[in-house]
Amino acid sequence: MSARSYTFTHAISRRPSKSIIDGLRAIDIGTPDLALFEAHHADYVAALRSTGAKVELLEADEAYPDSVFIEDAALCLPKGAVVMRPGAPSRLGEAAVLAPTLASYYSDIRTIDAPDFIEGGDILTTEREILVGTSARTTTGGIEALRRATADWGYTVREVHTPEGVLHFKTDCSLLDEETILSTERLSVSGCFEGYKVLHTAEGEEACANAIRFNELVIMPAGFPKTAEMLDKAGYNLRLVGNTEAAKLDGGMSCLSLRFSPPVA
Ligand code: CIR
Repeated sequence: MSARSYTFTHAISRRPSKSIIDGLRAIDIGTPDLALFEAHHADYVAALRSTGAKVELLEADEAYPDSVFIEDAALCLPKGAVVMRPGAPSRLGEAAVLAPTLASYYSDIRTIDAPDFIEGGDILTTEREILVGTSARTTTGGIEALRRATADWGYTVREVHTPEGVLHFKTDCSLLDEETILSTERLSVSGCFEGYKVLHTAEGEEACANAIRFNELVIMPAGFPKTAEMLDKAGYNLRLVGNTEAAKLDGGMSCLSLRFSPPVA
């Protein structure tokens, strides 16, 4: 197995903080329960570690209620990392806090500068390109800045669009393998996955589109039996993890980690 888009030796995750009750949410469907969130998070980290990857678990950061959703603050690629510029004002500072941790893995770290915005949740890295959805958090200027930042790392950056009312591009899709994307129908109808094989989430189970391929596993939220059965039949090695508390804050499987293989020195 050598696909750079889902073969990883490392991940970084951050414990949920007590301040998570103040986390951003589109609709209030209840306050997340910290103990249950911590239990789900521990299961998630255990699933990552079960593949043999080294997972650095950062302490909770009370100053940033949404900092458990660490994916939004950086993009880690084989040759270097890019520190994002989150579009949510309460999350802007998360990027600088993460930079020193990234520096322990990467010598080449690039940044997205003001006035542009881009969040990791809008970025889907496939084997051949980086798809970035414009959204309420990611601007066309941010995507252009990412294109410039990664130009010499061998990736093509393609601008696509996150559906109206959907938080991030990856809220509605995930990479399953080199050729295959799991997507909601409301996203794939835009035509953004032309050239890929698309598997759709089952009707009524759109909330499980945010899964991750991590080495041999596809890690997806528990509670979506029709989609799980479809993926199981398609031959994927599924690991289900509870996500009810993160979901109250519009978070899913991808947001909870940065997944990467740092360049060897
Ligand atoms: C936010 O609104 O920023 C958080 N409550 C959820 C972020 C989810 N992140 C992601 O999908 N990458």
